[in-house]
Amino acid sequence: MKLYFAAGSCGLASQIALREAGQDFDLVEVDFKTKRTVEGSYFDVTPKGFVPALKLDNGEIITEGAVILQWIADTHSAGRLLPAAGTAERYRALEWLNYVATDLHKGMAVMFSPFVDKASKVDFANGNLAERFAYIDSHLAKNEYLLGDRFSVADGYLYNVLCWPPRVGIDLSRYAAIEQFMLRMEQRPSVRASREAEGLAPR
Ligand SMILES: N[C@@H](CCC(=O)N[C@@H](CS)C(=O)NCC(=O)O)C(=O)O
Repeated sequence: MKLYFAAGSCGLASQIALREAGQDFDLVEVDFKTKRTVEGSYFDVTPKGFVPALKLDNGEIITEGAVILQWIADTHSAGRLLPAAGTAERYRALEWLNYVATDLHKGMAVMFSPFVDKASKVDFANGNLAERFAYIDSHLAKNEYLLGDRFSVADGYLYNVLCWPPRVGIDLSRYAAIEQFMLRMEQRPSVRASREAEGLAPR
């Protein structure tokens, strides 16, 4: 199995999930500028050109981070990394995965966009993202993890995306529960090993 990634981007969550599941995998780095890997053109892996992508041993390729996370949890964790399909808890988990993927991940993507000017980014961060951080912070003030007291792949995704705000000048230190969550996540061997494998400096 191969995970295609680019250091510091949204493939970290997939890597955390693979490690939590105890699944062996190889990492293949994608150069965003050239869209190439050591294997050749990344567009041959996925025409979308986005990371993450997971290549299974049978050659099948899965894209879309939130979908990769569900595949890993469903095929490799026996209900440990996501609640069982069909249960009410599963839909809670899917709500979070979708929220992180859409409102948070793609919200944060605005802050990295070369097509948005600096003043608009500041307005967007204050007028839009701040509300999302506050919502997550209020939830984490009452819950150790997104699903309460149990870790799930959604936490790895949340951790992944919440590593980005300081890179674009957003200070999260006023969100005490988010800070605690980030520190808690960084106690997990899966998170430490994934950061190390991507060559990420301490946050
Ligand atoms: N819909 C995709 C989006 C993934 C995505 O936004 N990936 C970014 C990195 S976080 C990317 O590959 N960007 C390529 C580029 O900027 O050239 C998913 O949820 O997995």
